[in-house]
This record gives sequence, structure tokens and C-alpha cells, in this order.
Amino acid sequence: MTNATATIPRQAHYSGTAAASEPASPARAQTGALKSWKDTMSSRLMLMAFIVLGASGALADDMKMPMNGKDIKWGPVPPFFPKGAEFAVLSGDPSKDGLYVVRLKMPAGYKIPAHHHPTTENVTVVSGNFHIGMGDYLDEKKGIELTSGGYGEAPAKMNHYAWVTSPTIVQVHGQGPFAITYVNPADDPSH
Ligand SMILES: [Cu+2]
Repeated sequence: MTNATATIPRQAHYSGTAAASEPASPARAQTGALKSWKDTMSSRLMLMAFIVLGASGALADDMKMPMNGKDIKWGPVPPFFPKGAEFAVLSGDPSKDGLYVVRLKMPAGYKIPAHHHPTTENVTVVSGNFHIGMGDYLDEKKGIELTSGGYGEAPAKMNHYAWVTSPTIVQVHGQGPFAITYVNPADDPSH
């Protein structure tokens, strides 16, 4: 679809320029205008066909069934997360380049020590009480509590930490690959 939408203004601009630069002779101008109109129409039809084909191709290849929260299949968190939470991949593959959307379901009292990511982390709170703070060590006196509908981002390489005070679900999206680097290597559960 990106290619198709990018093509529209270029095509339209090209047709307009061709029609405007026809010579002044009335007969030739008329023929030229008619020819140009036909060209424009056929290129528009081709463009529409291209867009329709492109759209149905995208639907067949990429579209996932919409789903409700209760239908999400939860699994264990990747090893670099503290144990006790659950994880679900909604879109993409967080281990690879490209857009990913994941969810993290945490029990009350769950903590993620200070860390950073290679790309910006975008967090949307689905439910619960998600506390996030910026800094090199987890400090529960310094943080912002986000509730359902809240949103926060941690820019790439910026140290931050999080904890929850009730069962909480957050959705995280960003550009993969998703990874966690802990400020204190001893905090990394995968080591
Ligand atoms: Cu983070």
C-alpha cells in the first residue's frame, strides 16, 4: 500500500504537466487535450486496479483477525525479564528488525530494575498501576504512576525502571529488535 499511495501524486502531477504543455494550435490542442484526457483516464483506471489489487493482496497476506483481550495467548516472558510475568506477541517479531507490538502481564509487586533498550520503548497501560521512573537504579520514591489508558516512552539508550502495585498489563510497541540492557549486570535474569 505504501508504494501505491506514493505513486498517486506523481502520476497526477505528470498528467497535469503533459496537458498544460500542449502547443497552442486549436486543432492540435483539442486532439492533444483529448489524448491527454484518455491517457489520464486509462492511467487512473490502471492505478485504481493497482490499488485494489494491492489492497486485497495486503489483506490476504497481512491481515490478522481482530481479537479481544481475553483471547490473547499468554506465554512465559523472555529470559531477560524478571520471572513471574507473562508475555504475548501481538504483531511482528520483537527479536527482529521492524515494528513489534507485545504485551506484558505482571503480578502485583513485580519490578523491572534500571535498564535501557536499543530503540525507543513505547508503553501503553491497558490495566492496573504501572509506575515508571528515569534513572540508574530503581527508586520507588521517584516515578510516575500510570493507570489504564496512560502512556509513556523511554528513548533509546535512556536508563529507566518500572514497578507495579496491582496486577497490571501494558502494551509495548517500537522498532525491533527489542532487547534489555540492565544498568547493573547482576540484575539480568538471563545471566
Ligand atoms: Cu524499559
